[in-house]
Amino acid sequence: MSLNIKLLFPILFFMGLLINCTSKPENNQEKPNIVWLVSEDNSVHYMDLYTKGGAEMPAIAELANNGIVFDNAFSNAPVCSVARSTIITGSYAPRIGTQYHRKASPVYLPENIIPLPVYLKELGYYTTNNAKEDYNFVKENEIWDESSLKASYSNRKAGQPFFHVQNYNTTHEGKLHFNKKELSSALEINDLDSINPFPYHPDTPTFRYTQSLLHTHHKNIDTEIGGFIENLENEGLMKNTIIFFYGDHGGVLPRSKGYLYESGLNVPFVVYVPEKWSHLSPFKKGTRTSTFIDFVDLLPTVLSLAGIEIPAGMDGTPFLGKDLKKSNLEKQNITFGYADRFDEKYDLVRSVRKGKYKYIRNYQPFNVDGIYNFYRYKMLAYKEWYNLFKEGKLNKIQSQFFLPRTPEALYNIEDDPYEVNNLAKLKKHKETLLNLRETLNNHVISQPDLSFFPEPYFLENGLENAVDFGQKNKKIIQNLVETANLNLYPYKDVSLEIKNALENENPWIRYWGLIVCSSFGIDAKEHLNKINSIFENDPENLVKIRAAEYLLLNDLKIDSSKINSLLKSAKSKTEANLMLNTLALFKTKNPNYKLELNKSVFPEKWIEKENELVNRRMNYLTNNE
Ligand SMILES: [Ca+2]
Repeated sequence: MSLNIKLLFPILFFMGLLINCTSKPENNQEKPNIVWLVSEDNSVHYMDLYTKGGAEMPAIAELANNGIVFDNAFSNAPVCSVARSTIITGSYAPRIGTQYHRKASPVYLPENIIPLPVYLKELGYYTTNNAKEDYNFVKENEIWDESSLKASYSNRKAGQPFFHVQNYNTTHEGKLHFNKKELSSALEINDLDSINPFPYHPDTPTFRYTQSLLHTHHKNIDTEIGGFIENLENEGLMKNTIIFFYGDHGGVLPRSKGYLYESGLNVPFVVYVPEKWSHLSPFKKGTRTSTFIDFVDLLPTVLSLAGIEIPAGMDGTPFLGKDLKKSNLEKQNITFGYADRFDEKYDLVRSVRKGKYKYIRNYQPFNVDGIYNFYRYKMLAYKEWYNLFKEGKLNKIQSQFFLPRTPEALYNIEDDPYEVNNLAKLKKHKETLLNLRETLNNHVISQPDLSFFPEPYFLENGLENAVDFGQKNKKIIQNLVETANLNLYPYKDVSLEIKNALENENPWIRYWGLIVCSSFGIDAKEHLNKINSIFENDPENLVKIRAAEYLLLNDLKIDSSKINSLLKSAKSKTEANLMLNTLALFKTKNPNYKLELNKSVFPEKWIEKENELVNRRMNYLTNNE
């Protein structure tokens, strides 16, 4: 892709837009300033604005009194880089190749996907970001006027409107990484009786203290945000500035960040619109709304506030701006979610929430949510939860995090806000289930969702233009999705299709055929000869490892030296990491089993740095951490 065309396109595009705009008298008016106050890793479950017993946050409460509270605001992804890539491009990440946290290599955006600040700069805004970006795509030139810990709207020209993002990391997951000694001292001085543990967590002092500490972090963030707003007031900017407060995705006790439960996706979201710009808000000051909004909507919403027409082909729609009707917006009741790789931990989960029902599709249901992951397990609560599971000290709801999932889950969020009562197998919910299955399936196919190819294949073939790659491979992706969907039916109804998939000439159909076999477990043993032969002879490493996965998960015979040779043949770090995920899953499920793996099968440069994902996985697999 030529750099010049990439640079030129937005300019031409905007010349067109601006000419268009100047022909409309209302666009000659002054534009509102827009500020986003973004708290890290923050679901609605820890704030009293949303949840009884949550942290009191007076500055946010004040903003809410003078603004609008969105009860159903969702990140589309439960983790930073994917959520932030979604926000700034206004695009579903699995469609544009930004769905892996964190990028192994950044993708190139096609010409018609333009980051939000680029639009705003062209409209005359001064654009500043303080400071986290974490985008999974190539920035072909600076997209912000300033983006750093020093970035401030104060450097704008006289009279220039500004768009400023202020990120707050006080609530970030990393701030809950304390050690046992710190925990003991904290337990001596903290009263934890007022904490309401979530039903899926073990009720232990560790969990209670972690939750209480997170409440403290929320209160601290509120003070920081209050200070920022006070500055705006002192500078006389409140009357001309629209302020958003929101969480960058959910979190951040275990089973939130990284997962498609509401705790990973349902974020606090408050918007303050000053009197002068109140015609841009279909919602009255001081009210709450039930309309569903999600992160793909943020870009079109800001464009709408800035007074320009929304370009065609956007994934989201505006929820603020003139000519929008509250009654229409409140009919919006749908949001899609996606979870893929998180550091070294692989999964493929998609979700749709429609009204009170939430449908989660686990394409690889044999994965357990609690599979070991270096960064996540730095939190004592994670370690303790896993240990209690191994010791058999958890009830059914608390154990689910470490057990295989069903291919589909269905929750009634109104009755079951913590998603612990899976309705997917109940006859009386069959119609709802089938309806949501179809909605999600159509969405995944229409994207098309690039995650049905394994990440290393995508990196090799799709990076230059992921959207174009998706369009060219739409039919193949549909075939992959249909193969993956075989695990939704009774085994006997699909055994012949599974056989055909295992014999297919396309390696990724065989790959998904094996994943489907692993979903059925020992019921699929009639294919054992074929699976063994794939493990021995398939030309694709990633297909071989899925065969090994079936053998391992079903306690069938497998030779450790053959696994070592397979690892040794890994063509890239990403391929090695994806293969190692199968082994990490097996070890998480069977902590005492010795796999006899050897780190030295990998090139030195994949394992020499402590934080390399392959190194992290191998440390775990060889009991070095
Ligand atoms: Ca975050």
